[in-house]
Amino acid sequence: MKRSLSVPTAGAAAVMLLAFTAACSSSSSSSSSSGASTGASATGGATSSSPAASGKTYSLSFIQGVAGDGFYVTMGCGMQAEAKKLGDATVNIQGPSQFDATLQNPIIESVTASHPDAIMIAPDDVSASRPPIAQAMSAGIKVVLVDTTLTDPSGAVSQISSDNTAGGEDAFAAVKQLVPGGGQVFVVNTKPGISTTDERTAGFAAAAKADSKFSYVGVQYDNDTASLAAQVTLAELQKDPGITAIFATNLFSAEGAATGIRQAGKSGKIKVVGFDAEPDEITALQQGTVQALIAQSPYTIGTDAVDQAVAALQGKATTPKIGTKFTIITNANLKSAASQAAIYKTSC
Ligand code: T6T
Repeated sequence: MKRSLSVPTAGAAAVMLLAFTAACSSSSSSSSSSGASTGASATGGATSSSPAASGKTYSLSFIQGVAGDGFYVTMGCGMQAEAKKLGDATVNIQGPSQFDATLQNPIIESVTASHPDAIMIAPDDVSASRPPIAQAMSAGIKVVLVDTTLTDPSGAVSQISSDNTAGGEDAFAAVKQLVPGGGQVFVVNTKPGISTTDERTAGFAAAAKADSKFSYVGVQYDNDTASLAAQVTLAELQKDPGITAIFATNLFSAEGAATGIRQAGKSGKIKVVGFDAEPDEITALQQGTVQALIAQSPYTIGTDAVDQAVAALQGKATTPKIGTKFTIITNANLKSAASQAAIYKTSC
């Protein structure tokens, strides 16, 4: 992994902009999609050997971790744009109403029954999502894992995601810059069993425990809801008054942590570093309840996923693991082109 890092001096509201790239293939443009269940077909621009030229179009299905999450909305936009660019694929998008394998698994089963050529999926649980995904593979459907992964990802054509452990470590690096004097820190996380957010927590916890100025007081779970994140944040602030900073591992956790801090009357006093960059998180940054956001590259994950799925279907070489970059957004660099481009979409 190649990492370029420009770190601000301690204490200042200085610019933090970290970019990560790992063996990353990418492409970009834009199209349309919304959270729950959409389909878009795309034609044109095919080469003479492509299915479009022979009249065949690849049907791709994207199963989100959860519907209505700007991260997956943006990923779907990338997929649809890439399908349109390639000219020989359609992308159908659907996702469960909650980040929950018991809700996502029936979707995987029904998509499998409709037999698309490929499924691009963010599995909701490292273990519980494996059986229906394995079933799809056994049915001859190409599977690309996007964002989250499985304990056993075998059989997947490609896995495309951020380096989430490094993201957690970077969150702690940001905390150190925001609170150079140290103190108690804790994590607001989604729920156990989600590969991405578990890895972010582990990366943050290991880095915090290794720094004697900081005391890691643990993790609180919010079931991927902003309302519960606000509650657990408020309760933790009451329990541990020595808290100086919080790491919120995803979009809803960050939104809720910001609300909890506001409700505690501690906006700006307790620093929050959050993952993702959905418009409400940007508002929290501007209001001073969140100090830094680690934006992922969901659009690129989407374009890469389509490329990998189509390559597999055409019998071409695929890339087993693709890492995508982060952009760290602060108030100081918010207006920059890089930060603006990293903000997630709510529609395409
Ligand atoms: O942070 C992303 C994603 O990477 C994670 O797996 C689940 O939460 C998000 O979708 C943001 O809500």
